[in-house]
Amino acid sequence: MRTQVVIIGSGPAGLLLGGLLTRVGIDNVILDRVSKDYILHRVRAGVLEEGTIGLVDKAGAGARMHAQGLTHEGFSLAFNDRNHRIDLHALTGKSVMIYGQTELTSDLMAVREASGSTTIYDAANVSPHDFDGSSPYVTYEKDGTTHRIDCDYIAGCDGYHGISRKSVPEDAIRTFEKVYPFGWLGVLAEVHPVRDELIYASHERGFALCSMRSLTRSRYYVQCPLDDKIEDWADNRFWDELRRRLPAEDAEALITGPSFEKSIAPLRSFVAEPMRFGRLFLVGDAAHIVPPTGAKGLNLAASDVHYLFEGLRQHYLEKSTAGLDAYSGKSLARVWKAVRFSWWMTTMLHRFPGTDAFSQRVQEAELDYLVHSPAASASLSENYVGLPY
Ligand code: RFL
Ligand code: PHB
Repeated sequence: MRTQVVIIGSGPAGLLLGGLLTRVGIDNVILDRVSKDYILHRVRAGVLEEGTIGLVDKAGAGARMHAQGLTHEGFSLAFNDRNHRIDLHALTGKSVMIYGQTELTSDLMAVREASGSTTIYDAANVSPHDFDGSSPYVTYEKDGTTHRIDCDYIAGCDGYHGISRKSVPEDAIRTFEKVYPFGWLGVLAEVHPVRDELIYASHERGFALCSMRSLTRSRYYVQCPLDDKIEDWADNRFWDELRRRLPAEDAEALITGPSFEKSIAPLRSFVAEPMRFGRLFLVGDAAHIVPPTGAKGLNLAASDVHYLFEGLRQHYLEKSTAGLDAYSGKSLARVWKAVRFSWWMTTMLHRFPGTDAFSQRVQEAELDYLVHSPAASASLSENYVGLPY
């Protein structure tokens, strides 16, 4: 088989890139090692920046997102038993949209199926080859046979654990990593969200986040030790812990119910440089990971897609390689700002085991400054709604 671009990974990055390329007539094939059903059951992100929304529209997959997504013009920072509203819209003129990654993925998959572009799920041992030369190709195994796809370019959209980054020679790549000494225990429940907007709560027992997927489905998180097991967290224990970390007015209003998804995610910051190796491009989580505190992971995957799509479009439609040559530099400049923001939000809102009294007071002063200084609130807001592409 031959195509113009092989995309490894059918997460939001791969599907969005594939959708944009298909719309302008650039032939592409997506390969994923797992099934479509498996991908659609991974519960992950929930907050979309306006830039991400624009790209989903451009890929022709925005109709349901606009009909069902919830526009949020602010969120609450809670500490010392009080809520402090950050008015994103007043401070930036922008808002964010609450729309689950699973829904977005499902919409992008539906558009792709209707377009007739090829996606191969359950592809084992996917491997990129010869991307440092002019004739790259990708091999994979399916139904006991090895297949080969020749192409012009390979987009590695295969997430943090994918094969693309691992295929790059060690001396050609530099990585930067920070692992945080806690995780997030997340729960999905079919209950009305405690507030109309998200609450990011800093509490002496640890961070908590009240998010949502719709007006009837809540997504809640509490900071937990890394070695905690899901089995340790019966629903009742989770709800009690969440209540303790919220201001009294929210704790009283919290509606609880049986959880239908519960998972613990470790928190990490990670960046690989550069993001291009000859004809292989790393995109999204394959190149960088941020802790979820700033809601940036999926949105960063989308901004990488924007830069790579523009580069490929210019190459095929305008015969210019300028966009592809600029891809790594432009993406990384935006990535590092989101890495900085996510690290800062994480550091400011979580309890670090063994922290000293001085650091604790500085954290408290920072929160107080943040909600009372319009300049500081504006800086937080412009990062939260997403820096321009
Ligand atoms: P994905 O979604 O990991 O998709 C990668 C795809 O590649 C496939 N794959 C392979 N295919 C073939 N061969 C291989 N060897 C392969 N290895 C892997 C995988 O099966 C998969 O289908 O990466 P992508 O597309 O870059 O998207 C990134 C986002 O998924 C991620 O950044 C966000 O979910 C992060 N995130 C959040 N981001 C936000 O912008 N806003 C949020 O509110 C937000 N909340 C979150 C989050 C992530 C979380 N977890 C669990 C990590 C909340 C949580 C709890
Ligand atoms: C979510 O709804 O899953 C979510 C929202 C905001 C975050 C992280 C996760 O910062």
